[in-house]
Amino acid sequence: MPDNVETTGRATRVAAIVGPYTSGKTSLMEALLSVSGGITRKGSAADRTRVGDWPAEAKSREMSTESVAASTTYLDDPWTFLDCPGSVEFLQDTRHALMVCDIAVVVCDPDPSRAVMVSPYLKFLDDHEIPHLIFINRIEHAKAGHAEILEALQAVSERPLVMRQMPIVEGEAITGFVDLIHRRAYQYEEGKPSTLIAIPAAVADDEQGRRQEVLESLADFDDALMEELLNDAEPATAEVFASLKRDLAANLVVPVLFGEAERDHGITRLWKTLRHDAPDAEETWERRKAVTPAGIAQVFKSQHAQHTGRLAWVRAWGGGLADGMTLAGQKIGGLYALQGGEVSKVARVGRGAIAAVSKVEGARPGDVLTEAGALPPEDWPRAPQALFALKLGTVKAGDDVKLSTALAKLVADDVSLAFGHNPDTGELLLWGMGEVHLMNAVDRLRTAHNVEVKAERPTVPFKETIRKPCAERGRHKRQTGGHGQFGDVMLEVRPLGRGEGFVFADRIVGGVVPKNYIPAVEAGVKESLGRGPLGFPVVDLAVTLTDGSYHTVDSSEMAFKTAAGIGMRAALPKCDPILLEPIWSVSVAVPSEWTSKAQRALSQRRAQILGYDKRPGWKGWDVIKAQVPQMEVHDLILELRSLTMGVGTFEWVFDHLQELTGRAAEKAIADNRALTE
Ligand SMILES: Nc1nc2c(ncn2[C@@H]2O[C@H](COP(=O)(O)OP(=O)(O)OP(=O)(O)O)[C@@H](O)[C@H]2O)c(=O)[nH]1
Ligand SMILES: [Mg+2]
Repeated sequence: MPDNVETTGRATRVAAIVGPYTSGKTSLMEALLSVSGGITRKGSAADRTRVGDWPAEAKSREMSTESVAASTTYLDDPWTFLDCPGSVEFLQDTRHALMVCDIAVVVCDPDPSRAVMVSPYLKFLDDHEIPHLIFINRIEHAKAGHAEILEALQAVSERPLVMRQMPIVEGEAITGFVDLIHRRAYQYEEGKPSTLIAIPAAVADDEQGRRQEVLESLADFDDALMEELLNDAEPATAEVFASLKRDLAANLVVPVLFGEAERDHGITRLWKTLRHDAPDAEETWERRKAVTPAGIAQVFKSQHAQHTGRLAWVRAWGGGLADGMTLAGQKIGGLYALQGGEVSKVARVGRGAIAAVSKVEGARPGDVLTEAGALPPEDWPRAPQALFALKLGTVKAGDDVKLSTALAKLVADDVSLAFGHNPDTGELLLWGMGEVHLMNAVDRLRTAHNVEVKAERPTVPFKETIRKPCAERGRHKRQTGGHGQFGDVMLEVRPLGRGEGFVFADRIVGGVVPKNYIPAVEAGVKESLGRGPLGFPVVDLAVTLTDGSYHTVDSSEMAFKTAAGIGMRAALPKCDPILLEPIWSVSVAVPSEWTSKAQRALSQRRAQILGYDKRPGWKGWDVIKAQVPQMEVHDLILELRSLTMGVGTFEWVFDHLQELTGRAAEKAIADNRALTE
């Protein structure tokens, strides 16, 4: 395994491979490793035997579920790739990988209708000014012409796209490409590097025009080049490359390449682009000013594994890392190189390398580690709001503590996961980005932490309230041998407005209920509100203690508390109780082509749509504002994603409780009875 110690004096460069699901990222990494000689034989996508096909959960789900690192050298330069998951449910892991890379390769399909799927990536890359290029994969299965695909991609990119290549098409097939800067044509060969050919006459005219477009895009950021173009001078190739390299590093333009990962087509071209144009670790470090100069390494991921304990994945920003060194005031337990699923102990790694360290307690993704401490940088992406929850329960009795410990470890490794007990229902909820994300976490609980759990749809925290006032007496009298029990209260109950909560007061005169028993009455009333006549917590009502009586010997706090409970249980059913359901305020974000479909989906979920507008900062996206019953939000994200090729999303906040009547209310009441009685 390459240990990433520099052989050419250059620091390791890191490229993150990102993009929509199944666009071919893992296959592309395999092709890059194979073409560079990093692996001698390519693994298969069908059998999931590629370097990036890891861990076990990813193999069984037939999708990447977390970033996977693999290193190689290309023409003696050390490189590490981070093959990132395409599912938006694992986007946070991808974002973290992007934050430490020198360049991102955005892999996409050659299908204009799917171009929108890259927009969440491009937006993030632009927001963080991360240099990136686009690799259009499966070019031989293109659904449209090259120009049409580029137009669709340009529509979702804020930055101008610079086409590096144009395809050579013979009949239906793409047989090679012309490099528009070198002005060289290559013919794809099966299982071999492409061969250099003369530019075919059929594409020569087109080539002129497209090359001109490339030069004009670059000239927009390069006065000297602009001058030459205006004077009809032919710029030197070296000058064009220098211009491209500068613009790429500054994230002013986005080069576009294409190929076929499964057949290694276009991979050498991609390698050369990476080698010549990707910024160095030092440049990246400089660009990311948020990072402290004393920083040695930056954590971007952590992972709990049974044999190594918690490993923090880091990028070595400083002069490299050595086993036994001190990071964040702690002597590291071990230094590891990562190659797909292989984790192997190494003595040192060079500048810019990706490595894992153990026993650096408390280090969280984003932390820049110095010898003495850990500093969180300002620009690190915050954890996204969770969009989907499942209720967890242990399968084996007595596993509860083990489950909480395991969950704490799991959420420490994945900031887009959260867990906690719902205060209303008492259920243990696991929150995350979607169903696959959560089921993957459930799998990890079993495989990495040895806890078997079942996951189910959580109960909606309904409440109930009353619509009519009434007054009832609560009397508790018991004579059992010596000391008896006596409490007697008259309670007036009346409804309050939504959100006003619970108010207790007394109008006792003449000490008919002694002062020292009144708090016990209030406690008894409160306790009775835990479960009202419909079976849910009761809210938004006022209870006043108006009258009562006591016994000098037999009265006690306990007796008054019990009497209050009796009074409330008699009163509430007569107060016309009604169910309240929680309503969330949601902002649904979708590309505008799907705005009306998303609105329809919301309406079918009993949403009240408040309107829609452009999504600020997002080209071609809308935000729909609506109020939606929480019950209907449960799997909203799943529907939104299936409507929008996976990119639609929403933000939410609890808004208010709203009366629920009719069939839906009856069902909620019956379901709750079945669950709790
Ligand atoms: N025809 C063709 N198929 C490809 C190519 N690249 C990938 N595939 C196929 O597309 C499927 C998905 O490829 P992956 O490399 O796993 O895609 P991915 O982008 O890593 O997927 P996720 O990480 O799960 O988002 C596999 O069946 C590959 O064999 C290609 O260049 N040509
Ligand atoms: Mg993959």
